Amino acid sequence: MTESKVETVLITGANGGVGRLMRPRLAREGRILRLLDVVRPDPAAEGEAVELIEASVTDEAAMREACAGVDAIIHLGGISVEAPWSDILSVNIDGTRVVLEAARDAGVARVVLASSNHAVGFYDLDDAPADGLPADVLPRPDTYYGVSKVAMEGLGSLFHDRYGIDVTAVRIGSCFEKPWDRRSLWTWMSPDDGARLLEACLATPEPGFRMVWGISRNTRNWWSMEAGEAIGYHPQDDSEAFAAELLGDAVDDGPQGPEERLAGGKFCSTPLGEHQK
Ligand code: 15L
Repeated sequence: MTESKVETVLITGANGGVGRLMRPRLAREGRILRLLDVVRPDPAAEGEAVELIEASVTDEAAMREACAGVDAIIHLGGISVEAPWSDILSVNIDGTRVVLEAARDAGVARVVLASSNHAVGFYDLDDAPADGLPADVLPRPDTYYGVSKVAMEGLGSLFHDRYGIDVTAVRIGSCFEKPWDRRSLWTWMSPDDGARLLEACLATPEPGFRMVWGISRNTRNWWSMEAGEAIGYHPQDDSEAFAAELLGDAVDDGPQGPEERLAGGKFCSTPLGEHQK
C-alpha cells in the first residue's frame, strides 16, 4: 500500500485578521497547518490538524526551525498598517527576508507572500484600463507600510530568480468578512475567495514569480482578473451583495474624492510613519 503524503503548510501571522479567517478554510484532509504568530494561536479544535508556534518572523532561529519539513509557506505575518519606519523595516522588510532565507535553507519549494493594494495605493480609478489594472502594474506605494510590500515583492522576485522558489505575491485588497464602507466595495476580497486564491497559489504547477490581485469578483471592480485566472483563481463572491445595506439612502454616485478614487484610500493621506489605528 502506498502511503499518501501529508502536506505541511506554514502560515506566518496566523493569529492576525487574515490568518484567523484562513485557518478553518485551509484545513484539508492530509494537510497539517503549522501556525506561527507572535501571539500564540488558539489551541487545536477537535480533529484540527494544526501545530502551534509562538515566534516572530524576525527570529532567524525560530523561523529556521518552523520551516523544517514544510512544503509551502503562506507569509501573512507583519505589521498590517502604517507604523514608524524602524518597525516597518524590522518586522515587514527584514522579517520577509528572514522568512525567505529560512525557506531557502529548508528547501521549501513554494511561498505565498501577502502583499497589499497599498503597494500601488496612489493609482487613481482613471488609471485603470477598461479591462482593469494589471496585477503587475508598477508600484506606487502610499505609506512606509506600502513600501514594505514593494520590498516584499522584490524579495520574492529575488528568491525566485536566485533559488527557483515558486513565489506568488498577492496584492490583497480588503480581506474581511464583509465590506464596511464605500471604498471596500471596490477592494473587497471575501474570506472564501481568499482561501480559493491561496489554494490556487499552492496548486499552480509551474514554478515562477508572479503577482496577483487578492480581490473578489466585485461588480465594482477596477482590477484585472487575468493574472489570478491564469493560476486558477476563480473568485465567486461579489461585494454588491452588501451595497444596498452599506449605502442606505445615500446617492450611489460612484467613488468620490481621493479616499475612494485612489486605490489606497485613507492610507494615501495618513501621516507617514505614524501609528495607524
Ligand atoms: C491592508 O493592506 C491592511 O493590512 C488592511 O488592514 C486594510 O487596511 C486593507 O489593506 C485595505 O486597504 O482595506
